[in-house]
Order: sequence, then structure tokens, then C-alpha cells
Amino acid sequence: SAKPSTNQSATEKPLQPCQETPPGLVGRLLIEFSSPMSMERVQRENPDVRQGGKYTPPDCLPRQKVAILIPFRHREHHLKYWLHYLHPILRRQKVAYGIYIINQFGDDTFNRAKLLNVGFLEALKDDEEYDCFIFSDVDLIPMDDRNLYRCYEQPRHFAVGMDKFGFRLPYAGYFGGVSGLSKSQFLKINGFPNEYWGWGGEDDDIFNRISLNGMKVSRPDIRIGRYRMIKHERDKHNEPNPQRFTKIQNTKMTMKRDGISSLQYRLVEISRQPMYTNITVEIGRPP
Ligand code: GDU
Repeated sequence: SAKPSTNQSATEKPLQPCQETPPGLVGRLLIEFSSPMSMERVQRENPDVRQGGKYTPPDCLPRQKVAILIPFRHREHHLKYWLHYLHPILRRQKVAYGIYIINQFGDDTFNRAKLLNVGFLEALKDDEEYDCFIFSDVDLIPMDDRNLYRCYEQPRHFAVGMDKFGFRLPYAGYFGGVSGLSKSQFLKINGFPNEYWGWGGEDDDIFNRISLNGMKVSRPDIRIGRYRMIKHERDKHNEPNPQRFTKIQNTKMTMKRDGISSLQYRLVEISRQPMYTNITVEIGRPP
């Protein structure tokens, strides 16, 4: 027999804004990558995620709408773990969100920051209500759900304590791994640089853009901002960029012309998967 409904049926009260500190967080999490993972399992365990990897809290009005953008090529194995861990965490954090994989087409040199610029524009085309953008590597999993994936008064650096750096910030101006900017913060710095091909430097350039525009990076407490990285070999076609040291000296000059305002790319395909939206894009190659 049917129990009397406990949730004051939908017709009655309008939803209240979600609480500033979500009530259902659990704190420190156990993260491991030894048990096998499958997309079927991720789907089975996250039935309330909508097609394209979208979610809205059912019981309160979310304060922000967050697009999570992941630069990507040939990391399917990592993506399964990322989705397995992040969907439940994000649900407990009570934000409205969508997951976007920005997949670089072809085998030319990888360009993380340019892919993220593409993600910003494409997410807004998909839903103009996004007001917060979180940029995450595919292999980084937060070890504490109190590290809230949302935007703050100042640009946010989330990945302060990665296991590979002994759970410490490697240097004061580090901005790699996982970061987040509101729409207006992102536009204020003209987005990310498009001209860093291969590994390294783009994160420091973004840090420079933030400082040069009078903003200051905010971070969670080091005890909460801990991350596990899925171990991997250095990818092909993402060799360290030898120009990175000189390029990061010139951000002040380059940021005005190189950024979201000068972005060019060719969309190859958008496909809506159950747990994420895949955007495959051709972004060219180094000059
Ligand atoms: N990536 C792919 N496929 C590739 C290369 C990179 O998907 O072939 C994506 C992944 O999301 C990956 C991210 O790009 O997580 C960063 O690339 P790496 O894993 O090779 O680099 P690191 O683990 O050394 O990453 C660190 C920071 C990054 C970035 C980088 C310097 O965590 O945020 O700043 O250094 O470019």
C-alpha cells in the first residue's frame, strides 16, 4: 500500500534556495583506481543525471549554473573514473551542472587552453544560463566533497593539494589541474591563451591574466583541497612546450589580442551521451 507522501507534494511550496553549505556532504572520501570501472555502472548508479550529463537539484533552487569543461583526447579510461566519482559529489554539492568533454580532433599537438576556450563558447551556446565555468583535467579527483565546485568572488583554484606534489601547492602562482571562473571573470581576462601548444605554461599564463586584471586567486583550505591523480604516461603529441618560459613573460602584451576574442575553430561533432556531452573540435596546429 502507498505510504503517505513525505515530500509535501510538488504543488504546494515553491522551492527554497539551496543552502550555502549543502547539508548532505560527507567530507573526506576514499578514492582508488584499482577496481575496474565501466560506463554502464556509472549510468546505473546515477539514474537522475539527464542526457548530456546534466543535473539539477530536485529539492532546492541552485544558486549557480555550472558548466564543467574537460580538455580531452584518448583518455576514455580516465573519464570513466572521473564520472564515477564526480557525479555523486556534484549532486551532494547541490549545484545545477552540465559536463562537457572538449575532445581535440586529429593528432596534431594538444592545446589544453584553446580547448577550454572552445568549451566556454559551446557550453553557452548549449545553455545561455551558465554563469560559472569549471575547468578540470580528466585525471583529477577531489578527495573531499567540501571542496565546492562553484564560482567565488575571485577566480578559484581548486586543486591545491595534489598527491603527486605531496599534497602541497607546488608554487604560489600555481593554477593548474582544476580551476573555476565566473562568466564575467573569464571575459575580464579575455579567456585563456590559444597559443600554448603542448604541455605547460598555459596555467601560468592564466594566473598572470588574473593578476594583471586586478583579481586575486582564491583557494580552499589545504586540508580540504586534496586530489588524487590517475597515474599515466606522458601522452603522445603533448610534449613539453619549449617556448613556455618566454611566453609567460609576455602575458601583459599578448592577452589583449590572444584569447576568447580571437578564438577560431571548426566544430566536428556534438554528441549527447548519458553521462556527458562530447564536443569534438578541430583547433588547428602550431604555426
Ligand atoms: N589531455 C588529454 N589527452 C592528451 C593530453 C592531455 O586528454 O593527450 C588532457 C587531460 O584532461 C589531462 C590534461 O589534458 O588531464 C593535462 O595534461 P597532462 O595530464 O599531460 O598534464 P599534467 O598531468 O602534467 O597536468 C598539469 C596540470 C594541467 C596543465 C598541465 C600543463 O594538471 O592542468 O596545467 O600540467 O599543460
